[in-house]
Amino acid sequence: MLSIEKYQAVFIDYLQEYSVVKEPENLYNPIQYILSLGGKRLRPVLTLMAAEIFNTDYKNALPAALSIEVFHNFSLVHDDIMDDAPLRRGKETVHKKWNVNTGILSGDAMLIMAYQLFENYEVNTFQALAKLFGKTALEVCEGQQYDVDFETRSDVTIPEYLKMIEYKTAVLVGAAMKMGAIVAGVSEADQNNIYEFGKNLGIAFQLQDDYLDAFGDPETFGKQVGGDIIENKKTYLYLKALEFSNDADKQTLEHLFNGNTADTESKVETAKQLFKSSGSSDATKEAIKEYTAKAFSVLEPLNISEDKKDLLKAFGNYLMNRNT
Ligand code: GRG
Repeated sequence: MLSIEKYQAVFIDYLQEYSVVKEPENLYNPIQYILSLGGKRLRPVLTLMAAEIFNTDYKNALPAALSIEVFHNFSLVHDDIMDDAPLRRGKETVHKKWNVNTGILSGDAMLIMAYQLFENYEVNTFQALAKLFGKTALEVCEGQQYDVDFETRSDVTIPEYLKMIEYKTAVLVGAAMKMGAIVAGVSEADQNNIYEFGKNLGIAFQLQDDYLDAFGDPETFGKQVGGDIIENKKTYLYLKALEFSNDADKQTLEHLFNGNTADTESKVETAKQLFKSSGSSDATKEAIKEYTAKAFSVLEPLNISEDKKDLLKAFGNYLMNRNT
């Protein structure tokens, strides 16, 4: 088994071979730009790791890993348009560097390219990958719509929020792992266990993303810190703060997340203070640990060696302690 860094390096080499420098330039240059901006490459690493864990050469899983990364990057391009986000991975977003229409079309092309990558597999594997991909992509869409709907709702519950992040983020992490298992040709039970591992890790990962959005270091986070607060996103931090606050603080929070103030700096500061003083930031950290532990418990019935389980756990711990 390789280390996480080795899988990342092998994946980046493969990505570089997959050249998207073609004409028309205004379609393909933005794709090349977003794919080469970096990022943690965690989803493709998980695909490669899953293949190896199930005793298949990880190289067989490279096209599936790339498909997942291209899809992920497509969703970032469209998400940044929807949020009108200025920064992604510390650099200009595609629609700011080019324009919104370019972001839409280049994103659409990436979704198609993600499907095309399955053509590298024989018919049964192709079918299984395409089936999982279609289901997952639709769920990501549903998660995104819930997220949008929640911005204008004031009665979002924590179970609703958890379902939204499961769809928007976690199912893709689960699918990344299941694709590795599909390429390895293992039983459906093993495929489903590794999917559940990835899904729970994905929920922990999104909660950590929410936490970093408010409390991350602007130098390392790569996105606008406080972006979720500015956009009135009812994240776990916000919902837990409402649950734990007295009436006065609850009112302040609800008022803060209901409108569009011009003074975003003080909005972000007040919200962060209330997240801390209410105990919600600690509760979020606790929930991140709980979902990571839940992911680890899914590994128990898996018929793989302890050192392989340890590598997967090391990956979970790395995600939990990340600052980017
Ligand atoms: C599926 C047709 C179709 C549409 C997509 C736009 C959209 C609908 C969904 C948005 C999904 C989205 C962007 C979820 C956020 C997931 C997330 C936590 C992104 C950050 O991932 P990292 O930290 O990013 O892995 P890096 O930069 O490391 O790759």
